Amino acid sequence: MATIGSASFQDGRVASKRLMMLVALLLVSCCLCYGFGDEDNVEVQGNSSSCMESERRALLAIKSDMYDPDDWFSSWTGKDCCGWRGVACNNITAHVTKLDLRYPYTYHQALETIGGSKVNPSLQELKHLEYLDLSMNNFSGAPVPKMISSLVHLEYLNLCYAMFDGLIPPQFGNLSNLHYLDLHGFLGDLYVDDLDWLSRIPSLKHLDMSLVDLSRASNWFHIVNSISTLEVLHLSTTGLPYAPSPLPPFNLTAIATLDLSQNSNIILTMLRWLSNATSLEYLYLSDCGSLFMEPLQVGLASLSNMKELDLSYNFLRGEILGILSNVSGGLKHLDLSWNYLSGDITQTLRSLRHLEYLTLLGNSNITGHIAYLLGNLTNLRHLGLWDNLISGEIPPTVGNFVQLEYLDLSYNGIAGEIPPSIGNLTGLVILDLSKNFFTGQIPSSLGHLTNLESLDLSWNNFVGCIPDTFGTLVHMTRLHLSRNQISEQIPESIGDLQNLQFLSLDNNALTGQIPKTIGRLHRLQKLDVSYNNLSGAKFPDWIQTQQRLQYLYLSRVGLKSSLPVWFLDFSKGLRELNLSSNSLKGQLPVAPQLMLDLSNNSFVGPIPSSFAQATYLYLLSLSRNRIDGSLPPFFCSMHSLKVLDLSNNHLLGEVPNCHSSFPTSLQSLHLNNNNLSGTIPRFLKYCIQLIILDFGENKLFGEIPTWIGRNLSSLKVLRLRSNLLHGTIPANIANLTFLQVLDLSSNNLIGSLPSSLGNFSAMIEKQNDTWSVLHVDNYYYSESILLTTKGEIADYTTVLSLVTFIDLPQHQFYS
Ligand SMILES: *[C@@H]1O[C@H](CO)[C@@H](O)[C@H](O)[C@H]1NC(C)=O
Ligand SMILES: *[C@@H]1O[C@H](CO)[C@@H](O)[C@H](O)[C@H]1NC(C)=O
Ligand SMILES: *[C@@H]1O[C@H](CO)[C@@H](O)[C@H](O)[C@H]1NC(C)=O
Ligand SMILES: *[C@@H]1O[C@H](CO)[C@@H](O)[C@H](O)[C@H]1NC(C)=O
Ligand SMILES: *[C@@H]1O[C@H](CO)[C@@H](O)[C@H](O)[C@H]1NC(C)=O
Ligand SMILES: *[C@@H]1O[C@H](CO)[C@@H](O)[C@H](O)[C@H]1NC(C)=O
Ligand SMILES: *[C@@H]1O[C@H](CO)[C@@H](O)[C@H](O)[C@H]1NC(C)=O
Ligand SMILES: *[C@@H]1O[C@H](CO)[C@@H](O)[C@H](O)[C@H]1NC(C)=O
Ligand SMILES: *[C@@H]1O[C@H](CO)[C@@H](O)[C@H](O)[C@H]1NC(C)=O
Ligand SMILES: *[C@@H]1O[C@H](CO)[C@@H](O)[C@H](O)[C@H]1NC(C)=O
Ligand SMILES: *[C@@H]1O[C@H](CO)[C@@H](O)[C@H](O)[C@H]1NC(C)=O
Ligand SMILES: CC(=O)N[C@H]1CO[C@H](CO)[C@@H](O)[C@@H]1O
Repeated sequence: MATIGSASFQDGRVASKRLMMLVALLLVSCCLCYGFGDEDNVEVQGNSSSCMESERRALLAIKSDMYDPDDWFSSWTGKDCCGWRGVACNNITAHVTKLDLRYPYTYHQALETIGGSKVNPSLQELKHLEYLDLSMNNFSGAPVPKMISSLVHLEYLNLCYAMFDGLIPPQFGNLSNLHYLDLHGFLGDLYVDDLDWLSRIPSLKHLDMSLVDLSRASNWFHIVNSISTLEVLHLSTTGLPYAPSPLPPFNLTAIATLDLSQNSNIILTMLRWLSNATSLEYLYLSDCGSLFMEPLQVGLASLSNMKELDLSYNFLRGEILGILSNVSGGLKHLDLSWNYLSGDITQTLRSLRHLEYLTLLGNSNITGHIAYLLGNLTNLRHLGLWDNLISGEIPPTVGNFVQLEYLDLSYNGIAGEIPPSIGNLTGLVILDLSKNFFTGQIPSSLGHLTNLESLDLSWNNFVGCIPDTFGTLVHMTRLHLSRNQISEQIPESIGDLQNLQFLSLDNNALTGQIPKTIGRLHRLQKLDVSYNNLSGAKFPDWIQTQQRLQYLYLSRVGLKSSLPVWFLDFSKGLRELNLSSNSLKGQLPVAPQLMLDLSNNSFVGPIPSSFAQATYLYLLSLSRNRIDGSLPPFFCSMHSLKVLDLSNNHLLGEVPNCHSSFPTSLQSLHLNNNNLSGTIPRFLKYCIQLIILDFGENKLFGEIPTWIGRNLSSLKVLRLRSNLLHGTIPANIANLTFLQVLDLSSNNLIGSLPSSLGNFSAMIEKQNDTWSVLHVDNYYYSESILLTTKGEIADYTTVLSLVTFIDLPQHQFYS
């Protein structure tokens, strides 16, 4: 017998936190291309009608090869090409000096496809160009045009994310007037053979070659160091080769921004070398392999102008004080996430009074008292402390942190009530206080946070009701209040959260009916109100208007009806469906795509043949219903199935003997308490991931096959009790070294259990019900194996130890 615990997205969230960080990284690099070539920056010299005809024709030819779905080139008509959008001319010579063709990309479009463009050869006729921006276009992997190197007056050249491919032409060294060069790659298909050509550009101030493969540029360090005019240098994700010591004397006296993120050859000497970069304000060394504390401390201590520091995703070990007490007091932005730092931050943080952005996510061992560490850091806009050991209570003075937009204190040890003054933080967009020890009521002042998009208070000890004021949070997309002791009715005003996509209220003490107003939430993708004290005799009608619903969890909400006809079809579009522990009657619905739990209801009839289409199902539980008929053969082809629970039904006949196709992902198989006959099916010997195999209380006959002991080496639970099995117990059962529950009693077996299995009978007397939790994808699936021994030890039953936790690898996550 198995019951499914309510879905929880705990581990999914760990993963999605990582994902968020990656997206953030992407954004940072995208933003570098922003701001240049915005419409505001284009000097349109509308009055001069002195555009040269030859250049006008060249421009029209260039335009003809550009992808332009939104008609950005609509102003490119008439004689006066100097007035065209993105074009500027010299006001004396009338030559075109500026061409800004940056694709008007916004962040949200960044994941969309952009049609292909080409660089028209007429570009080289614009010989007087000083400014050329082709960034963000899709040049579909064409080679970087060599002819650009003939535009020797260029001071500004931007090819960021332009999707060129191949070698960056060394002829670019001819562009000796360049101040600004952005060659930021797209998917890492750009490369150089060396960087010698760069040394012919003596006054370069801004260089971005992120995502360009520089692994062949063995002298990169010497070249870059020789360009002493450099102010901004981005070389993230470039496979920089190791720079052998001794390094040349530090020469980048003007450097303000240095980004070497995602390069694993940042060596100790280079950190020491960096300590002479006293003008440095922005330093990004995220994901650089192994950085070491001591050289880093020395380096940081001399960088007294530092404003932003990113050391995330390294393997930094040691006291966080080593960093905090050595960084510049003027620091505004600090990211130390995903390291192994430890220690108390209460005191040191307070001296970093200018901090606006602080994130220490996922270090696990950083301690501190939330009330004191906040101290005077009232400039904070972004505070991320997820997964550490922060304790204490949030002080009422939190209301002074009015700049906060992002506050994540989840997975810490913070207790006490949320002060009502939190309602002062009207700039908050994300508030995550989940997995702490908060108590008391959810303050109704949260309803003032009208910019809130995500609120997570799950896994705490909140009591009282869901404030009616939540209805004002119209920008909210995620609301998670799971696993508290929240009571009373779900307020009708929840239907006003028109942007809501994820709503989890499960595992609380909510009463009454699920409000119909949820039917107004047309963007809803996930709804979980399981495990409350809700009542609702009829299956809610309004679900049929939820076109985007993917995850529906209505376990134990008091449904007594049959499933309506429309739902039988609707369920097909869902990814996961849990209607367990209700009193639902009638025919089974169509299986959703990934997960179906209808256990503990009153469904009748055979398993419908339509289930054959659900080839991606990873979890199917129909236990404790009145399902009859035989186990259909299509289950042999369910290659994703990890958990199959059909226990406590009226299934008949033999288990199909699969021949060429086996459900090899199976980890948990419960077919106990049916009327199954035949022998133990042979194909199970290919299901070598099985952890739980329960055939108890059936009419299986034949002998216990020896392949169980030989092949099913992961088994923790083997229950064959109350069947018609005969013969001797195979000695190699003792080879199942993970076995914790073995029950072969009430059969016609002879012999005894191998003595090497041990006999921990005392445990059975203390606790007759063992349980475990399988974590399948995002789902917590509680297994419970009933041991019906009631204190007296039946023959052939042995509980080696209590099964407590089985962790399965997860394959996908949603949040
Ligand atoms: C355009 O030029 C005319 C005269 O040549 C002048 O009066 C007018 O102010 C100019 N307009 C702009 C926008 O510069
Ligand atoms: C020409 O442009 C330059 C800068 O772009 C400006 O300083 C100058 O005043 C302009 N000259 C005329 C005659 O408009
Ligand atoms: C770029 O354009 C090509 C067609 O030329 C297309 O196949 C490709 O998907 C586009 N790439 C992106 C990222 O939009
Ligand atoms: C550009 O550079 C190449 C060598 O990289 C050189 O041979 C060529 O003469 C240069 N062209 C001009 C116009 O300077
Ligand atoms: C330092 O920069 C100057 C130019 O400012 C350059 O002449 C010199 O060669 C550079 N030194 C090194 C060691 O690269
Ligand atoms: C850093 O500067 C100091 C003094 O200004 C000098 O002695 C030292 O050699 C420099 N180190 C490097 C690596 O340039
Ligand atoms: C946290 O500290 C404990 C005890 O000092 C240690 O066992 C554990 O490995 C640390 N965890 C991390 C992630 O550093
Ligand atoms: C906050 O700043 C004030 C004045 O600058 C100071 O007196 C007080 O001690 C500071 N409080 C904390 C907690 O650092
Ligand atoms: C709310 O913020 C204001 C400053 O904007 C502050 O003066 C006030 O004390 C804060 N109220 C609370 C309750 O924290
Ligand atoms: C399994 O058990 C048998 C007898 O108990 C033993 O001979 C055999 O070596 C064991 N095999 C493995 C792989 O442990
Ligand atoms: C063991 O069984 C008895 C009687 O069936 C029941 O009262 C008791 O709660 C059970 N103990 C556990 C730990 O489940
Ligand atoms: C190089 C340097 O200044 N290191 C200092 C870093 O901070 C610690 C205190 O935590 C000092 O002891 C070090 O001298």
